[in-house]
Amino acid sequence: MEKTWRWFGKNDVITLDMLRQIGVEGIVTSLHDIKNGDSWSSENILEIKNYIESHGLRWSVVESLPVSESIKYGGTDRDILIENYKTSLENLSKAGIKTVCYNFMPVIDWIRTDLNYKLPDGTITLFFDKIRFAYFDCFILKRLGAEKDYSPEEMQQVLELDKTITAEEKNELIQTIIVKTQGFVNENFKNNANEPVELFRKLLALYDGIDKNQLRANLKYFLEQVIPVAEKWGVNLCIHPDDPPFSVLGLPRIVTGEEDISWFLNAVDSPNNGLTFCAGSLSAGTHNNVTDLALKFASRTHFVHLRSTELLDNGNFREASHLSGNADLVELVRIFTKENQNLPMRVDHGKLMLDDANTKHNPGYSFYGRMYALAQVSGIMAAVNKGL
Ligand code: DNO
Repeated sequence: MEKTWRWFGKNDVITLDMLRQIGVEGIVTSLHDIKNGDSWSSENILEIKNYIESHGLRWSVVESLPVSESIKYGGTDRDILIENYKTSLENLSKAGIKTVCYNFMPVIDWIRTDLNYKLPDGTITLFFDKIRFAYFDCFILKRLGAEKDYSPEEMQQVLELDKTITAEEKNELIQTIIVKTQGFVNENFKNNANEPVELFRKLLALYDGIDKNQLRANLKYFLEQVIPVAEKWGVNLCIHPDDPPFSVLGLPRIVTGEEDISWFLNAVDSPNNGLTFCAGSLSAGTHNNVTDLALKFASRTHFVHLRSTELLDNGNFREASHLSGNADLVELVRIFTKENQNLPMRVDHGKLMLDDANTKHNPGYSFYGRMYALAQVSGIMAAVNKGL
């Protein structure tokens, strides 16, 4: 597998020179300054590509070429936005960049309730607490009918939490769910939305009446138009699974496990319509056996995110070490290496450790934590390659 690393562009404090020192071969990045929905020009693509190459690395994967909200809910301007998407694919291919990751999650890209969960050894990891999330849904967002999505026992705990939660904690929950986790990957919440809860409500309203079937129909509509272009230009599109892989906030989610993945692969049955195998996202679903999924979908996987989660009681989960948890990364590396020696993979969501707390980074994208994970995964790769 090709060792890649998610780099956030020229302003990233983790520089390309640093990455060369730790064995990174390929870069995963996006044109972070282009407005969502606009097409990517050859000029803008080449500027970043040449910059990466001048540091002795290659631009292996685009993560993400974002799919505008309007394409997801089926707005009136979706055809224009899809045309722009096609132009970006063509221009990326002409520049030699052939793997493009995207997601089809409505409104919110990925969800955690705590970015600073302390482990006994002093390192810090990301955490999803179902009761805190339900609190956000029912008491902060005040979504109509939200209580119906939680069991009476869970609602009881939410009510208990309401008695003790401080204003500061509430604000931190809002910042974490809406601003900190989204700001760097999700155009909806870029530039630290001023009134995040109001904005969130408006975005949710766009999906009124859109159920799983309708969202699937909208994905199919998108794929039917972009996959022929991807085929023509030799680009592999790879959808990212929903994180976490279940419905939230009354929104449908359509890339959660085996049935969903089979569905979208068959919806437009082309090798260019593929999957980003995010072991971390998939492993957060109790319904998923991650190794089985890898065996089943390896041939349509174009990009791999290696991380694992630990499922706790009551629907909570936290990011595990890259050598433990619900995703067996040793097996995954074995399966994907057999399938394709050059498949790009990146380690995902490192812990905060050592000097990480003192440097600026996006949540989940620390330097030492990810470097440590990359060292672990590099060891796995070496052992697997020797054994094959
Ligand atoms: C979070 C990431 C996601 C992912 C996008 C892909 O850390 O895994 O933001 O990059 O969903 O489109």
